[in-house]
Amino acid sequence: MERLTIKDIPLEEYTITPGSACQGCGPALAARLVFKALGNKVIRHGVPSCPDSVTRTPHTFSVFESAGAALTGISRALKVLGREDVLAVGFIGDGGTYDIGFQALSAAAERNEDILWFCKNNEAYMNTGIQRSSATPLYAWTTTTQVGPRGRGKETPRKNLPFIIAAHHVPYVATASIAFPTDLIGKVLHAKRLRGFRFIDILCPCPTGWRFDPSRTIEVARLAVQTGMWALYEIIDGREFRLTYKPKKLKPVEEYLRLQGRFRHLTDREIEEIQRMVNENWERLLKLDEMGEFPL
Ligand SMILES: Cc1ncc(C[n+]2csc(CCOP(=O)(O)OP(=O)(O)O)c2C)c(N)n1
Ligand code: SF4
Repeated sequence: MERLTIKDIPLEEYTITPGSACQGCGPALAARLVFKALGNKVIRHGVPSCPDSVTRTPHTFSVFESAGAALTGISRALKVLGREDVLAVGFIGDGGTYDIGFQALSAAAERNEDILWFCKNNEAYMNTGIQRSSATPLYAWTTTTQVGPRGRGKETPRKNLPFIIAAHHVPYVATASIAFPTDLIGKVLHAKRLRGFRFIDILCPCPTGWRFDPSRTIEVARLAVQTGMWALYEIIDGREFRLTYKPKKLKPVEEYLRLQGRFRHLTDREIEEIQRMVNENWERLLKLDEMGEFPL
């Protein structure tokens, strides 16, 4: 990735946040940052999701299942037309990436199509009323992972999709956060210059679905990274691994969890269980970073 300072962030704006976005919407900010970095030579592909942020560049749309195929068609048509200066870009939610669009996404990655795929990951299906996705974390409340006599929220941890995509041996996979804009834009600029399949998974807090005050979006996003609930890293060619944010000590996960209504029901024992999982995962990531290798 490119190392940037705040002064390097491009000033041009390529998105208009629509009136349909809630206050403090994380995905709307992700769109703003990503398309600033990509510039205007972009065809952006979307599927149903929220908010439907508007981009000042051509925009195509398909059903969830065919986004990987549609982006393949766009990218190959650009090649035939001799317009390889224009990028085929997917900007798609976690429902459309981790779940409903996964088959065509995996197929496009395995063929190493010339595509840049961004997952604007708000960890649930927000557009249709906060249903769980396979990106939803353990014990989070959603409208389909209820809390009550029969449930404690989501029963399983989230799918490790960045590692799964890296196992397709693609040129670039990274995670990012809207609270770390220079890290995010550095990764987008790096990915923009490569060829082949590139995937960036951006954690985007959603005040409506995660149940926190809209003024705290950046604080929540920052704590996700500072507690290790969402680590920032990149995987190059399915072989090299690098953490791009490595604090000396992680903050306790409780600081992140307690800010959000979706975790309000958690007992001390459940918080300890999440802390243990995060510690184990962090140790594993530190080892990979030390070796500089992705173990495939
Ligand atoms: C095949 C199919 N299944 C379900 C739907 C209904 N649907 C529309 S938007 C949506 C949620 C999308 O969630 P996500 O991709 O995470 O985006 P978000 O709304 O969270 O931004 C669903 C399930 C659909 N349009 N097509
Ligand atoms: S529900 Fe969440 S993702 Fe959708 S517009 Fe509101 S804040 Fe953004």
